Amino acid sequence: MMNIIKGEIEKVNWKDLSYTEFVERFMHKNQPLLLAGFFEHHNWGASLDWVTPLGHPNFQFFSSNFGDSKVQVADCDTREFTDQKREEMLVSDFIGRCFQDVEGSAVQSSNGNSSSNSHSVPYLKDWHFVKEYPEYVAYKTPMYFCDDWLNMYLDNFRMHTDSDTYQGNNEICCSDYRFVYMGVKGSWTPLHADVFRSYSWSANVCGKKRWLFLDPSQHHLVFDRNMKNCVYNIFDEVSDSKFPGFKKAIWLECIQEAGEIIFVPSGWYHQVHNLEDTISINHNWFNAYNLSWVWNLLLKDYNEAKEYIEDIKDVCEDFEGLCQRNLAANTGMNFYDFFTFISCFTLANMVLLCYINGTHGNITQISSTISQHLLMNLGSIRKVASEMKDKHALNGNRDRAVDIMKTLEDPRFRKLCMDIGRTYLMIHEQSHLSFHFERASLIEIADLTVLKAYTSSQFYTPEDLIEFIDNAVAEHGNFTSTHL
Ligand SMILES: O=C(O)CCC(=O)C(=O)O
Repeated sequence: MMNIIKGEIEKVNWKDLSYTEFVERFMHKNQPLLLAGFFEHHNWGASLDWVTPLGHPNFQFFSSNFGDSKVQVADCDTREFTDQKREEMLVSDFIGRCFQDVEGSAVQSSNGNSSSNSHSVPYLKDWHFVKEYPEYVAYKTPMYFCDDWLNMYLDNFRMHTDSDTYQGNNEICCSDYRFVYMGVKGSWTPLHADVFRSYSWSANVCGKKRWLFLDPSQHHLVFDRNMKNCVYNIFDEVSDSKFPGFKKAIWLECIQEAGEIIFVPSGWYHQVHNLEDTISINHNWFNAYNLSWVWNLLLKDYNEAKEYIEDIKDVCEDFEGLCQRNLAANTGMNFYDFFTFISCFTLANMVLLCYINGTHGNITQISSTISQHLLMNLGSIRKVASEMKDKHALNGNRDRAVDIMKTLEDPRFRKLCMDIGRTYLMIHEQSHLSFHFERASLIEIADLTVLKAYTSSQFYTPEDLIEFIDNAVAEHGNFTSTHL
């Protein structure tokens, strides 16, 4: 049976939380947060359109406007491997099931989970709503969560450098990590840590959720002796012999009301129950503060993928290639994808740094905040590149490289730089600089001649990246390690 619930998640009103405070107290320290009061001062279309005057999901609105969308629906009563069984269906059919469920006899048990029900409890999950309906602006990402490298990158590039990895995945599935969730009372999400060990935020447009969190330092307690299988439902009767540490785990709890937003830090295992019919918006993301979590997960999953097929090593022509393909298929990216990603962010941060230093030569207080942020980003990338180097990742790679000039000239890269620049102007409250920035041409933004001078023309290995960063930073300022 369930174990110790020690405490609650810290609740802060957004009016009392500046961006810098959020970074220092929650993002950098990797602590969960319940953010209150945000909805009252931000008019989201979602709050108007998706909710009835009584505060319930407006199923009619979804049926009429998005009924033909294909979505993933979990059957909360049926386990399939480590997750719930999922089925693809139309939004209109999902809504039909919700009503069917209400007419059935869902019985609510104390943990918020539903039991003894002839119907399964349907839960619409991972709907890439923004990607599917870009014209309809349902909400704006709260400023705290905007330094989002993952979604900014995927708005412009694909994650996989290897086109083989695409097979079996439809376009939209790996297109972004911005989701809508819609579940009836009693629907729930089993215990897990998030994809890539990213951060996530989750906003209740309507309804109520119960969250249970486990600090990453305790995550071994929910695994079996081999660290292979994780507890599925913490309210189940969990076998002592299979999960010997489980009863020692100390949980933090949180009830999230309508209009409140949860920040889930990296690597925190959590289980979630909808206590009412609930619609939530949910993004996964990472940036300089949790980049090393992503790399550590990739390394762990790579070692597991390798171990799994070790016995065919001698007969396999391209064993390393196979490990990387399996890693991409299981984890969502491999070493090449990750290296391309951090190379691209290295260049983007450099480009923006050159722009600021060039345009605002005698750095004002204003632009220096952004310069520091960019240098901190480069410091974090350098740290991860050096961890990759220590593990000999991409050692001796001569096949796939990131071509610096080609990247700098790529219109998608330029758009990424603009997206990052705009985001940093906004979070550091320097939007008065936007006017110049929006008008700047590629030549102005990326002083190509300056960047060209720093290195060879390609990044093949983490060493190349480190050399580039060191040379460029020597020219443009010192790393700020304030937050790292
Ligand atoms: O709301 C849910 O059911 C699950 C959300 C979740 O697990 C997450 O944000 O990581």
